[in-house]
Amino acid sequence: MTQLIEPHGGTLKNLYLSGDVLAAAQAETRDLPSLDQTPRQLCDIEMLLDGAFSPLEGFMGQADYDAVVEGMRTADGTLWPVPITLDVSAKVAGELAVGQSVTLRDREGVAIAILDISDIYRPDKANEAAKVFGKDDIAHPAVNYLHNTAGEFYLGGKLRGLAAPTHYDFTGYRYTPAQLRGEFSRRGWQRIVAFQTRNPMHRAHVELTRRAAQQVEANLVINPVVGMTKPGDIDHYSRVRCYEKVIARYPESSTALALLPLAMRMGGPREALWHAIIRKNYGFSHLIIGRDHAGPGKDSGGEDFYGPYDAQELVREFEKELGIEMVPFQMMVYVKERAEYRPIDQIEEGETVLNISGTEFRRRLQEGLDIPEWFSYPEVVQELRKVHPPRARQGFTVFFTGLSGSGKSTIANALLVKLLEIGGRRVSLLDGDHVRKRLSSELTFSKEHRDLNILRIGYVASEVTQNGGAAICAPIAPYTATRRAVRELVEPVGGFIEVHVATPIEVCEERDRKGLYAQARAGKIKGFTGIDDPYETPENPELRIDTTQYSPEQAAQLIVNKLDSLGFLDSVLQQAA
Ligand code: PPS
Repeated sequence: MTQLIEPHGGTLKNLYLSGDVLAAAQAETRDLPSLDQTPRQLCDIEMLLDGAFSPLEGFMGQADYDAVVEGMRTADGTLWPVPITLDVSAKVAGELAVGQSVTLRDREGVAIAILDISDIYRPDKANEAAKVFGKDDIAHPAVNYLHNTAGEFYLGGKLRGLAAPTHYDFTGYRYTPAQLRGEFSRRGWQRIVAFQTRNPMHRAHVELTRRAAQQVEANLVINPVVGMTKPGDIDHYSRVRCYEKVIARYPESSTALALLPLAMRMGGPREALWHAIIRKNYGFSHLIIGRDHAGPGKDSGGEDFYGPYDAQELVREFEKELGIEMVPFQMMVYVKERAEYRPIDQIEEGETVLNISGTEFRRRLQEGLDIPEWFSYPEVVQELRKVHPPRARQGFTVFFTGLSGSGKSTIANALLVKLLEIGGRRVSLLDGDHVRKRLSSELTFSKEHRDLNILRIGYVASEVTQNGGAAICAPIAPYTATRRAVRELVEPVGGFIEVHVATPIEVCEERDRKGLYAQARAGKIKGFTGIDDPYETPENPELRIDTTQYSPEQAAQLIVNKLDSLGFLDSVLQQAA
């Protein structure tokens, strides 16, 4: 009988009800209020219900939340570095009460669990950001989520599981912790090392994992995250098809592939510790922690959020207490003279090191450039090229933003005609005024409605982009966070070019083509952008155009030049498509 590592806290939780208790709970849901859960919330629920987050039995109440944020332990002293919370809007929080239960449903309305509410509390989000993620800076995806997506209140309480969230994809590689433990026992595996990844695997990763498994004499499981990763990452469908190719390069008897439905937070060191706890629950004895584990990239000052080996240091500190062992790894690089991969700290003087960063790799894919054999496997590159064609064959969105009267519509119309003249793509124009009539006719200019309006435009633009077209959007889009949300919708499916039409307000007001500024000054229109409603200037648009310096035709040409330099207008490739 194989002896696997104990789950965190000693017992593997299973929060799913069964038999008569399940039937009674299902009947109970008929009279309970319901909350529809987002994909990220469903990831947390799935991992709570099947025990991947053992010993947690639900969403954290205030005492656990505070203790975790401040000291990486729940109130009873269990090591737990990341808050697991259920956020709701102030309105929803106001309609609920402690002691009440609520049904949590998936997007199709299926009842997944009942939450028995023990706490309703308003978190200090800035403090959570600073303590858990290191800095209150919305360049961090989880901090951005916290401030701009998550509701104002958290609900805490135990969960009663009714049905596992449904997955239609790659079911053969999906295991609950109990199932994976069973699989390890069936295979007689006791020492098992997990490789956590959110990226496609290339030769360096295969080398690294092979060495790691040999080093600790363990079996290897490629354990990629397929819940949610960093916005802009390669989608999990493409990645899993790549892992299927890569797994064939390992000996079948010692290596396996298992998917992890985790919603990552990109929390660096704290996240690495969390990953170790989760892997322990699945029965792994070892976890590989590489360079910059779960790193979110740069902060708004251009600095890395975490040091490259901070995650290893934190996990080392708690390794004994946890029981799961870390296999720390340096970055693997290709040594030209040796024609092999080596950890970067084992390079000798005079040796030539070759490496292609993730960003450079994406650039090569996007521009249809060569990807050398020493870097990846032809079958992996081929798979990625299918879903990431060069930019000339991708769709894109040109997203104008600027004050009323800044010239957005005029430039957008000029750009429309120029793109039609160039040909190769269908072009859709989503002009501010036009959208307000056809897509958002019931909306006002309140912050909430402006956001809804922009998100609708973003949704349509992402559909056009995904299908290879060009979407030109020309709303005011006054808020940074909403523009970013649109970028996050579009970038995974094509190009996103934000154009700030930076005409000074004095000029817009002087032009006052529609007479709206005069009305706003006279108080006849309330909440007018730039007068008594804010316009948050974009900090890093792809292009900023001051229309006092350029004619509409010149401005449109600047955008065409930009699109061309980014590779979107390469007519040779377009014709070949
Ligand atoms: S937003 O904030 O992005 O949703 O605005 P948008 O949909 O682009 O709507 C812009 C047009 O609505 C007219 N309008 C106002 N603009 C700003 N503030 C207030 N309160 C307002 N009320 C009406 C205005 O004509 C905008 O058109 P453009 O083309 O930008 O001048």
